[in-house]
Amino acid sequence: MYTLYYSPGTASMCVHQALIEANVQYTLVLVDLQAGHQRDPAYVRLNPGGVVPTLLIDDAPLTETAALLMTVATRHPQAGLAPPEGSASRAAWYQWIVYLANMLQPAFRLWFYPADISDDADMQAILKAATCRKIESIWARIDAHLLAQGLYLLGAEFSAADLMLIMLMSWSRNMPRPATEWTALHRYAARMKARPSWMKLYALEGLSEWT
Ligand SMILES: N[C@@H](CCC(=O)N[C@@H](CS)C(=O)NCC(=O)O)C(=O)O
Repeated sequence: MYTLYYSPGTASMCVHQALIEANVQYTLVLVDLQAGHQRDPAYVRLNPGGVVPTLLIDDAPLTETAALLMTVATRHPQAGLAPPEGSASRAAWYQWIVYLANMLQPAFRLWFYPADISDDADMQAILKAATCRKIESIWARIDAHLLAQGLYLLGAEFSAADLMLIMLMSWSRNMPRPATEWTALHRYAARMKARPSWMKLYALEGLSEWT
């Protein structure tokens, strides 16, 4: 039913983990980003942006990480990745996923791909410094939220929003101040990494653990 075009440790991670959490059958297709396979014409026909992830659902291609995450969560309610439609938690769930997708993921795109904006090395350095400050301010906001609200983004309730947050946190591991340097985020990372789906994801994608 599902085919996920992925690259280890990238934006496809949270969609992959959602498929594992949902305990559904899927096929993985590796897109070698180093070799530039995301720009192959056959792949660009599936994903016009030339990025991962792409998810085929019954052969129909869909793109955009947050949309794929919400789609998988909604299609498999038994997995407990999305609060009930119409509930206050569901509204908060949309809020957090859209916040992560609108505010944090694009900042990481600038951090990792400053050449998207400029080829000038000095400009890239300024851009990266500003992006780093932006990302750190987001960690501070989420850390304060977790300190006030509890275990997960929705409070006591785990959801797909957490799969997106832990993925984004993992991307900060080589930054000057990784997300895990904030107290609540540090405890949160330990909690999320203890999930069997995280361990399975890491084994399947051949990733090594970060601290
Ligand atoms: N808005 C897209 C962004 C995806 C994205 O930037 N993916 C990166 C990996 S994390 C990628 O494919 N990079 C390869 C490239 O840009 O050439 C989404 O959320 O799916």
